[in-house]
Amino acid sequence: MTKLRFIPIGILFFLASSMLLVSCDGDKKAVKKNPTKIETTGTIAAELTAPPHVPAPVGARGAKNIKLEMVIIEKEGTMTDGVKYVYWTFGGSVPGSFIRTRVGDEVEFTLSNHADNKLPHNIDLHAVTGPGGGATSSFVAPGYSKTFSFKTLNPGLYVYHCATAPVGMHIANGMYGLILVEPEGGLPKVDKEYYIMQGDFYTKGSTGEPGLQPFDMQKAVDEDADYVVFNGSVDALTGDNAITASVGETVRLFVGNGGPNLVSSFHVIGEIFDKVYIEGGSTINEDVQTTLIPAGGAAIVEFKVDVPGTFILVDHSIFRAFNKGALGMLNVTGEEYKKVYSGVIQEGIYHPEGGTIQNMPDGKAASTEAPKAMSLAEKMEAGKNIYSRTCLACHQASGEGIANAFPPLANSDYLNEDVNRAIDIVLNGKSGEITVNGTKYNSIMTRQTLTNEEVASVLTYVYNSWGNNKSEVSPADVAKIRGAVH
Ligand code: HEC
Ligand SMILES: [Cu+2]
Repeated sequence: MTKLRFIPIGILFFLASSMLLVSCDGDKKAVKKNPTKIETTGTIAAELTAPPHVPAPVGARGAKNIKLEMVIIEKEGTMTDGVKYVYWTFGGSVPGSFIRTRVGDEVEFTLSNHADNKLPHNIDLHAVTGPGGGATSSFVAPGYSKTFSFKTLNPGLYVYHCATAPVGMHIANGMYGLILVEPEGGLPKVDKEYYIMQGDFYTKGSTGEPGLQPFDMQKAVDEDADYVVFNGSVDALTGDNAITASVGETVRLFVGNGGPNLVSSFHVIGEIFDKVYIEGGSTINEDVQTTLIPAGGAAIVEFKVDVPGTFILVDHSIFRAFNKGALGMLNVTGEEYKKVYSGVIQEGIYHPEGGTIQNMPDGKAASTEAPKAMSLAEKMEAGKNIYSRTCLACHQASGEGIANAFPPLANSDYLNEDVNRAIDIVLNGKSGEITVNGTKYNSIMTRQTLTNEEVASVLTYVYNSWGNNKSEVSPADVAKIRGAVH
């Protein structure tokens, strides 16, 4: 290489520009090995895992056909002590099931929307080359499945997410996960691998306010998060849920950020990342303290644990860590290594402060048992909650609807004309052409799985809001329609 010094500048320039030419006409992928040309042999079922676990490494296996089945499940979960939230999940967890592939795999993806769900969903995988990353082929109503297929072309760690309107709301409710595409031959071997994904959440009540908290659209638009967490809840990676390793082991974290809004300054207190696959791609940075993970992006970080102790994973936008939940723990056990670290190990320095996080006695007034007559005010309150959880996604916060897609419930002549018909629509869904306030809609509303009390409350709320005719609906009215032959 020292010879290079004696080559005249002009020739160097010539060499450099001809190299440029070469790399411009043949693109980078073509020079490597055109991934679209990688042949697959044999078919396997995809192994899917819930966080913080990941499927087995691909190792040296060749490209294969992979059958992948994922079920979307809407379910109530715990955000933090005493605070419940209705999560929308890919595979039953937030983040969704981890998908592990290698370059050249051909994935046949079946996305099912559980019959008990209330909303249609789809999936956009950032690892997919094609319209909407699969979203245009996977839009699926409750009770149905859709199958589409793709070939993985670029190695890396990619986010997937739901892309059904209102997109921000579907992501905010937990509809994201990671898909890893390993390079030919697999990633280098490590001792421990874990799956961590950050997300921000927006609740009607403020941080820590107990009870079942509905999603708050306005706070989401304002990017005013009540919770910023790893793996879907405040305690998903602390205490007994901490991830673990032994002294001397190498740890690889697959870290994603679902957003919907906030960028993560991912940091492990007391560790230095030996390697960071920047943005989950192929460029490796070394000796990094904090790595930036964009919303809708990811990074792979690796480090060797040299000393025992509890290492704290944080978003170094530090109020999020100590006040909104973005805090996890890695427990490392083993022999002390005094040369690397010694000192009094003080317990309890780094814990969530949780100033506003309160405990709540377990007596959440379950609305489904022992139905008692509710006053108008009680129905309005309950109805408002149900509306935010169940109807708002389509009919919008003030019942204004969305042009060409979801009819308005505000000032709706169609609604006000016939209470029984409205009950029937909520119970059984609605399709075919209807005219609301002079505008035609021809779409599908899926049936809503609600109790008689819930239907009565939500419709009473709708009828007594936004200029409607103030009808009051009772559970008995709903029972009558539910019992009617269809
Ligand atoms: C997945 C989106 C979606 C959800 C969730 C949804 N709706 Fe609908 N709704 C629609 C669509 C689409 C139509 C129009 C159907 C058609 O074109 O036949 C509709 C029509 C209606 C209508 C009749 C038209 C009108 O504007 O008056 C009423 C009443 C109604 N919905 C009430 C509700 C209530 C109450 C909830 C919550 C319990 C709800 N909907 C949840 C999509 C939805
Ligand atoms: Cu969705």
